[in-house]
Amino acid sequence: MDELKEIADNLIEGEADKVGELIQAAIDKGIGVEKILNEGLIVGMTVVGQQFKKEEIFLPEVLFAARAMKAGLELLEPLLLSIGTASKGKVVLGTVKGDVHDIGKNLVAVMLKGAGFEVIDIGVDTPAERFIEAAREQGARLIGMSALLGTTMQNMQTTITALEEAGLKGQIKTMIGGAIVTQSFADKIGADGYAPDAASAVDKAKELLGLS
Ligand code: B1M
Repeated sequence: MDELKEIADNLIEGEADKVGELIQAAIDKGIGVEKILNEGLIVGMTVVGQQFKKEEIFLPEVLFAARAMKAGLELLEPLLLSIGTASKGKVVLGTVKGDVHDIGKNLVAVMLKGAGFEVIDIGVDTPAERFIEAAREQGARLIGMSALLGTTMQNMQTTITALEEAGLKGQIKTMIGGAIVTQSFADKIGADGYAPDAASAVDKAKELLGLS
């Protein structure tokens, strides 16, 4: 359908206003909300993720596309919730205690939402207990933690230890990322998964939740 391709193309170009207009027109025309999400927004965001991974586009383009995705999702979210679209699962996402960097975390949130996950974003400077409390309250099976500082990455370990102490390690999986984080650090602290970028975070979340 041309309308859906146009939505995807405009998302790739980061045209937030145009994406909003096109989505409203598609809704008014009676095109199914899941079709708009899957064949418009998600197709577009998948292309953006692939281009970013291959370094064909860079952060500014991703941020514009992310803004367009956000504009589109805001229009679709109430309709999706009202028809009870099956979610891929809930992910609690935050930046660890002592750390206020959130640009990367927000990108990860948009990519996860775009791929059909329900994201509970608990913000920045988040203590271990808050991650666990939110996952328990929401029934989330995955906690995602972001850190950018050498002084705060250790707080990822604190959350994993607290999860272990609560008897929830394994039931609730952990995924970590952020410029300073590496796979070997993830292995060292017992995180279930590590992703180097937002597109890989989607693949890793699917893998950890047995959806890939
Ligand atoms: Co800060 N900062 N900063 N900073 N800052 C860095 C991280 C730093 C490397 C700059 C430098 O010195 N070269 C340095 C850290 C050094 C270190 O510890 N190794 C640093 C420092 C020192 C500081 C302060 C201490 C400075 C000071 O006050 N003296 C201070 C700390 C504040 C605090 O947190 N307590 C500070 C403050 C800030 C600002 C507030 C000014 C601002 C943050 C604004 C914001 O986020 N709202 C800021 C910024 C912007 C940066 C740089 C320039 C850019 C970070 C960024 O947004 N990158 C950064 C230098 C750099 O990294 N080049 C720097 C883009 C973003 C998309 O990448 O977050 O890595 P990133 O996310 C990627 C992946 O890592 C991955 O996906 C994303 C998309 O691909 N990813 C995940 C991220 N989270 C993930 C989670 C996942 C999976 C993947 O699973 C859950």
